[in-house]
This record gives sequence, structure tokens and C-alpha cells, in this order.
Amino acid sequence: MTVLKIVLIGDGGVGKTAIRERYLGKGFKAQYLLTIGADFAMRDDDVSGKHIRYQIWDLAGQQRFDAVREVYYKGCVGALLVYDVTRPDSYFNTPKWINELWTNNGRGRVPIVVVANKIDMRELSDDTVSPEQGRIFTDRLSNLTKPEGFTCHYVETSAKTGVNIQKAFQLLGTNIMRFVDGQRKTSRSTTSRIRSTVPGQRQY
Ligand SMILES: Nc1nc2c(ncn2[C@@H]2O[C@H](COP(=O)(O)OP(=O)(O)OP(=O)(O)O)[C@@H](O)[C@H]2O)c(=O)[nH]1
Ligand SMILES: [Mg+2]
Repeated sequence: MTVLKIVLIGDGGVGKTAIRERYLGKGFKAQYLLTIGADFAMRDDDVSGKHIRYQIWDLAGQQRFDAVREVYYKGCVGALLVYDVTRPDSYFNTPKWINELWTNNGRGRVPIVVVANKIDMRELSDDTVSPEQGRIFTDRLSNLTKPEGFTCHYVETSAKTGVNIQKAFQLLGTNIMRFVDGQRKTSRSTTSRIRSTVPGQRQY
């Protein structure tokens, strides 16, 4: 069984916990109960024909938790980066989250799915983040990760209606499997290069 540690990141109140609960089949709560530090959950899923287990760390987005959040990134292989389409500030803050993720996970650049959440509320507000803005940002992000062998994806969700929640996790899982396989190949070729320089050892 492949275990994938992932994190849910993004500003406070954008809907990370609501997305996690929806994914876990727990429905939707309209009341906002902010996450303190981090919440942890697990779910098994099938990704690219393989059975995997997600270890989901749902991090607290409020600024007061900035200092405690760092430790939860260690060893994670991917993230759902969530913003709220009705709060442009949460979209403009996404680079801060990417920086925090890539600085603290110990692996550098790992796959990200950019999640534009609360699309059920788009019609109710004048000042919203457009799908185009989301896509342009994600394309730029992909240009940064392409050299590592993977791209990043954009998805529009509503934890309230449930639309595309499953898809967000699928996209992330698929990208992570690609990333992990790529890393395995690289480390294997590095190992064989080292082995081949040691006399008397078989080369793999
Ligand atoms: N209409 C609508 N409301 C949502 C959606 N997702 C979340 N909410 C609401 O937004 C509020 C905040 O959601 P949370 O999931 O707690 O936000 P969070 O990102 O976990 O916030 P922190 O834990 O503080 O980082 C709650 O009142 C949710 O019910 C959505 O897709 N549509
Ligand atoms: Mg939360």
C-alpha cells in the first residue's frame, strides 16, 4: 500500500476543512469552526489503477498559526492549495503558501492542485476571482515545476454542493504518483552510478 502524505493549505476560512469533510463523506456544515494548528485524517482511494492511502493534514490558515504550521509540512508529497473565489485576497496570497510548502517539506517542489473553492457563491458577489485568473496562475506554476517532471492543475470546487471535490484529490494523486515514480527512477540511476564506481559490486 502506497501512503501519500498531503496537506491542505490556503488562507483561513477558504474551505479547506469543508473540502476534507466532503471528501471523507461527512457532508457540509455552514458554520465556520476554524482549525487550530492542524487536523488529521486518512482515506484510501484508487489513483492511476493503484490502491493508495492518503494521510491528509488539514492546516490552520489563520495568521496566528503561522509559526506552528511549519512542522506539519515535513515529508509531504503534494498539496491542495485552496482559495475562495469570493475573496480575491485569498487568491493573491497563494504564492505565500507555495513558498511555505516548498520551503518546509524537505523535498522542495512537490505537486500542487490549485483549488478555486466556493464557486456556488460566484453569482452573489461582484468582486470574484475569474476562472481565467486561476488558470493563468496555475500555468505559471506549472512552468516552475515542469523541470521536475510534473505539472500543476487547476480545479473549481464547491464543498457545499460537492462539485469536483473527488476530482481535486484524483488530480493531485495522479500527479503525485508521476512525481514519486520520477524520483524513484532518478534515485535508482544515481545509486547505480555510485555502485558502478565501487569495484566488485553488481550494477543494477
Ligand atoms: N457557500 C460555500 N461555503 C463554503 C464552502 N466551503 C466552505 N464554506 C464555508 O466557509 C467557512 C469556512 O470553511 P472552513 O472549511 O472551516 O475553512 P478553512 O479553510 O478550513 O479555515 P481555517 O481552518 O481557519 O484555515 C465555513 O462557514 C464553511 O461552511 C463552499 O464551497 N461554498
Ligand atoms: Mg480548517
